[in-house]
Amino acid sequence: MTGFTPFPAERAAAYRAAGYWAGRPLDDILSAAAAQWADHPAVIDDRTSLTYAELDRRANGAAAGLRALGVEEGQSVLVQLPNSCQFAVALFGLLRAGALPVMCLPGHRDAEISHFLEVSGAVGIIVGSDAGFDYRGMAERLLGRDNALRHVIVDGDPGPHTAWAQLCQGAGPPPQRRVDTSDPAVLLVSGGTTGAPKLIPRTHDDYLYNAIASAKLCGLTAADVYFVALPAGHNFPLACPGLLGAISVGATVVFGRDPSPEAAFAEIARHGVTATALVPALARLWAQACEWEEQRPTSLRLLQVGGAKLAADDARHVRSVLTPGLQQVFGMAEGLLCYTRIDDPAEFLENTQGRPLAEHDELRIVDDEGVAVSEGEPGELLVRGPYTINGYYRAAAENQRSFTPDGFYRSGDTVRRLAGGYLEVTGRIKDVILRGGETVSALDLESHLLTHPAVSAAAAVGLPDPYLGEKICAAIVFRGTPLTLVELNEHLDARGVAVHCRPDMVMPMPALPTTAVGKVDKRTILAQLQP
Ligand code: OOB
Repeated sequence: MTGFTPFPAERAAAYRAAGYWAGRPLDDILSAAAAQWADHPAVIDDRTSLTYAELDRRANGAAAGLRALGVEEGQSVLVQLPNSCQFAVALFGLLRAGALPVMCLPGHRDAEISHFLEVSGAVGIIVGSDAGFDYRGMAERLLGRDNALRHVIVDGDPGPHTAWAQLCQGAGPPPQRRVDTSDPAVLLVSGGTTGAPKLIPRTHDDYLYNAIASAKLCGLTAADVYFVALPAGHNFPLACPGLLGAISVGATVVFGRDPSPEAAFAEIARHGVTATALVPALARLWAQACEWEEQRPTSLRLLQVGGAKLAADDARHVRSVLTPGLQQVFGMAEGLLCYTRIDDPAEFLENTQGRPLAEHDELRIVDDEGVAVSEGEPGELLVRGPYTINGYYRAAAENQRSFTPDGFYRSGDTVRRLAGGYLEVTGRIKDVILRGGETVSALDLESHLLTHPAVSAAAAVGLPDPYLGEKICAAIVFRGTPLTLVELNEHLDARGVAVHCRPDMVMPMPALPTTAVGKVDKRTILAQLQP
């Protein structure tokens, strides 16, 4: 497959021998679950509920329908569906048709989607309908442009295009296909907040391991009810353990359309949800909402938080008001997953971002010159292992930059290794402010700002300055009346924050802009500050 960097033969053989790779196609997760838990509810949304047998049958119908439409084995198809049962049907249907699903998020717009079409060469796009945005209209704009897009498939009013419901009427056994499990099963999109998102090829072998091992680590069983709060196409709710991990153990997956505490708490109570995954901003909001929402999520036993750094104070608050079963997750669509373990002491649950999932995850922490730092010092995290990619899809130039010659992925994250192999994320290499010759970690400053009770959310960015090179701007969402710069800096002073690390200006904002999965989007903040 051109543009795909496979695992080198020697490491692949080692992962197979060590039992990481099962040599099974990814959709076997569903076939096996349907055989074992046929009548157990598999997926639920606000309109539908499907048992495992029904989901399995619908996926076969969708696969047959996709083939009948003309989607061939090996061709890519973009999936941009809201959190719904149809998301699961589409994913498994595409896998069974032998097509390569590209997991877009509902927040992606023309710029990202046209880029994904161009790089993947996708022949189709499956979109939903939503009161808030015209997905079909966007797909129509992209038809006939410089890409291979031919099929617009709509779950909702199809207009002149293909109706998803109709396409799913396909009957009979799943189409014939040849699966090499060391080939990509899905293309994820990178969560980077710099540059155009990249496509991340995850193989059947590595992604199946990712989901199954994560489910095992989290102790998921058929008795669990997993709530998809984040956009389902993101790696975290998709496979860490997420939808795929839940299906692998016969659990029930509830798709949430709205992650606000009000809506989510009601869904959690209605379905007896036991596990979910959130980004820190949402976890913070859910914890705060316990003060005013009558219905608390009392059935939750596992609350995973990741995607950005969870402040220690927030971790404590989450554990005391939402569930003691907080799990910090430091993950990336490129592969590596670090988890705190369920029975870790509070100190680890609150202050670290976990340790790697697999024994064969190889981590290096290095300085600017690529030399290993001393134990406990911060440095850039490089990683390779049984479920970390060896290259982005069709991105030769980017791959030169992002991978070392011996196959380590340069994560761009800075971390410190603590006792027991646990990691503390200390920032991003590029997320620093270069102020008057000093390097200021934005993450570090933000964590200090967040300790002020009047600060609800904070993002530190560097603005060009003729004297300092860059000056520090703190974009802050305040609870109530905004603080002045002097008041904020008194607080930082009391905490012992160095003078050169304190903001030069404060910018109150009603809300911080976020990426498609809900992380703070600093590019947009900078654009707003420098129109
Ligand atoms: C997850 O995946 P992506 O691909 O959207 O973003 C990965 C990046 C990491 O390189 C890191 O910069 C940041 O997001 N990140 C964290 C973090 N978890 C992710 N930074 C600090 N603390 C954490 N706990 O975001 C993702 C994928 C799978 C599971 C969880 C998150």
